[in-house]
Amino acid sequence: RRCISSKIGVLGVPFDKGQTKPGVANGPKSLRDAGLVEKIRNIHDYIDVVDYGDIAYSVDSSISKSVPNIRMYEHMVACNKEVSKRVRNIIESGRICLTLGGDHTIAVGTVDGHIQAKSENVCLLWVDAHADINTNKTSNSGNPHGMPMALLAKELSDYWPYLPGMDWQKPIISVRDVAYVGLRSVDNYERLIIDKLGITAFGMEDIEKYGIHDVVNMALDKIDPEQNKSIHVSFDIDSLDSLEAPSTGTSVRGGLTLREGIHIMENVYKTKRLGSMDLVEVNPAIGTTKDVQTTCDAAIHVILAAFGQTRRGLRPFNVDDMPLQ
Ligand code: 4U7
Ligand code: MN
Ligand code: MN
Ligand code: MN
Repeated sequence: RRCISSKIGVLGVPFDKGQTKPGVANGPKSLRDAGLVEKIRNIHDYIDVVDYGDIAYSVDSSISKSVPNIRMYEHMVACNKEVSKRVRNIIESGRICLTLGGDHTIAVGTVDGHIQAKSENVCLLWVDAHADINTNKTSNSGNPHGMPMALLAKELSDYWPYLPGMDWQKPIISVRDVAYVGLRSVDNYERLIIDKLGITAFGMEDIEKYGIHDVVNMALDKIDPEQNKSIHVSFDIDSLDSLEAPSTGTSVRGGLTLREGIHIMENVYKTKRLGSMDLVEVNPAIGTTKDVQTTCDAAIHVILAAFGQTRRGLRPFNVDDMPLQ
């Protein structure tokens, strides 16, 4: 009736090798310690949550470690291969997969696993201050957490050199099925790529112009016009303003409020088609204890909204009247 029956699987990916700041590997732990799983369970009576713990991976020593300008390449490959397999299994077992990062490199595996499980019928909402669509040729940093979209996009496959060990990563997504929300720090070549490929991109200026409600609906209309796709939301906590989520490695001022972040996920929940969600880039080693609490609390609010928490309040389950005196 009021609630959607939902089965959820939580997967932690303590991966920090896609960038250089230590601490982001403890993102899953800090979110669990803040009570994430219990809070999801308490949203409503139909929720069924399984926590699958954290993934482990081992680097295949036979694959080449040398692709120019990709930091820790062999780790990126090995971790994402495992992530893809685990996400695929969780979705195939009938659950919505919630993946906790770790840095954003892991979205290569989560999106791939989702696509494999749903035989390509997937659209992707990328909520981030950044576009994460650098190739190793366009990246100034060599950090793979700024590259996942470029690895996933079909239209960019010719712009990559041969990537040893990445043969499993197929099929990949068309940029027609991708929309960005929250952009405000886009590199020169990333802007060129977005324009050239015509990727749907709502930056902060669009949120000011149209408001968050219309932006989310326009984004979803564009990538899922027939309302029949499984939605993947890759939520980088740095999409939120630095004041809302200070404990993250590449924070940018002028971002989404927590209210806007919650609103995005409430709208996604209403579609009933959320198939998989990533919450990445929470770094508990950055900022004060209070900053970490603020950031984890914000991340948890965003996640709860995705699974049906409502600010309107829910009536008690199976009850039609108030208790008598
Ligand atoms: B995140 C950057 F140059 N574009 O490529 C890069 F500004 O997952 C930042 O969104 C990438 O946090 C940020 O290194 C990656 C930089
Ligand atoms: Mn980002
Ligand atoms: Mn990102
Ligand atoms: Mn970041």
